[in-house]
Amino acid sequence: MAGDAMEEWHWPAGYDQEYLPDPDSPYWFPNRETMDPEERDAAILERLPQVIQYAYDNSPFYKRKYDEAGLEPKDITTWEAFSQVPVVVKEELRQAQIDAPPFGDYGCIPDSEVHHIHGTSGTTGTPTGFAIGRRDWEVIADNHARILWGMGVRPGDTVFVSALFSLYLGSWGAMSGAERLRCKVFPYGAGASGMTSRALGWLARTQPKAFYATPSYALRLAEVAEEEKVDPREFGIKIMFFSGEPGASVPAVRNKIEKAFDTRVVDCGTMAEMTPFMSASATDGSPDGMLLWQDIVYHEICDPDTYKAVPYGDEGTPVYTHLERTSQPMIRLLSKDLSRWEMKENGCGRTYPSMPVGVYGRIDDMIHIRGENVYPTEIDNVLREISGYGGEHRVIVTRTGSMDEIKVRAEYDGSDTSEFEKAASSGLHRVVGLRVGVEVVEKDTFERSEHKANRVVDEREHTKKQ
Ligand code: 8LH
Repeated sequence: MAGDAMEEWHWPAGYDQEYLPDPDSPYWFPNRETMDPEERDAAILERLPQVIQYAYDNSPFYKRKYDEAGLEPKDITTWEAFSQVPVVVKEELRQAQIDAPPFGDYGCIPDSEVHHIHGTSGTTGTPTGFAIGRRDWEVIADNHARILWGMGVRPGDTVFVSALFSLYLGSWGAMSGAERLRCKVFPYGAGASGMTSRALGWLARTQPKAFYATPSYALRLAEVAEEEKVDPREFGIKIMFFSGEPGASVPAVRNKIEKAFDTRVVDCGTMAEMTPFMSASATDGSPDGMLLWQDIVYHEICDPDTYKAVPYGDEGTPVYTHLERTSQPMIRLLSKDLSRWEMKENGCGRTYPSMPVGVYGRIDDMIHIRGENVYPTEIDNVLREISGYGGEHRVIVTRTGSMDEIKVRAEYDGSDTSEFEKAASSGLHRVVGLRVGVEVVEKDTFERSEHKANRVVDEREHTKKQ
């Protein structure tokens, strides 16, 4: 079997809960992480038909889907055959949950084995529910512990989880991994009134080695610290790992956080459905972008029209396949995000492909102006590098006749507004390739997000949500 050299590689997955690596090893599973990628791919190609057969046998959702596509799970023995497996889209999952409430007919495990229920906030549509099995929860924790080890977190370290603990799986996933790693976990949370300000006191008191949140939250925390004359460098945080939105791989955001907290920023994260969502994550020795831990979740970067994997070096949309989940397994879940992947030597010695600049954003959030594609993160990156930027902005998209226009309203905290406006206009022109109107507003004009930021205000009639 191709997976013989890989530690604890079996289906269904399950891990020795007492295992911890050699304290001097940078790797949790040295073979799995540093093996010849072709050998790893061969083992993954043996696993895929097992997972697909399991989903087909245990869920009406996948049976229906694959019968309609005329697909026999046992025939998925080549990468070409795998590339023909139809993608799953979120709308299908939502519909399945409406038709077979509350969790849809893709659960695959008996109700008695459900261990955790989670849900999304539903801000971008009908909320989705998750019903995660007991075995899966343990495997998720194990995988996240392994990835946290790769980031440099060690048993005994204090891990401060400063994100929502309600309708957000991110915090729970970070917590489960840190617990399995035998860390001291503080499930601090976020979102209740006054919590950000109080976090300053708790961080000073607990001096955590690692901290988890969304990038927006960390920026907000730095701002509140400044207002309250607290120096966040005194918290002694060594590793700040982020997921949930672009930011940790946006250079100006990353620099701002690293400077404010005197720390190391680590990007990670795929989608809540894909938990263990840390399967895309940077490491201590490969700090930029994210490595794709292919033996946990199989990541492809695909052409957004054909859903076929694009060659390394190219851009596309991530498509994810669980290799270890038995409850609500996702097989070729389409993210509709944008990224670029490559296969090169990683500083940490792991032989995984990577997304060198992370996930830039969602295809739907990309703004198309006169033939140019503009990413909101590019605008963020430009503004944050200009001295006096007040910390928030909005990108207003309008349409005059058949032409789309964008305008940026940016906060400024200084005395030379026209200088700031000039710098912002020329910076945006350079990056966006178009003249962009800049309107300068006072600091604190815009609300700060303590979860995921949304800075685009789309005022075009035809894109208005019904
Ligand atoms: C990201 C990133 C990232 C997520 N860079 N964009 O946090 C991970 C999980 C729990 C999560 O956020 O799941 P959720 O709420 O389903 O949102 C998924 C979306 O969030 C994903 O499709 C991306 O658009 C975005 N995202 N992590 C850039 N590191």
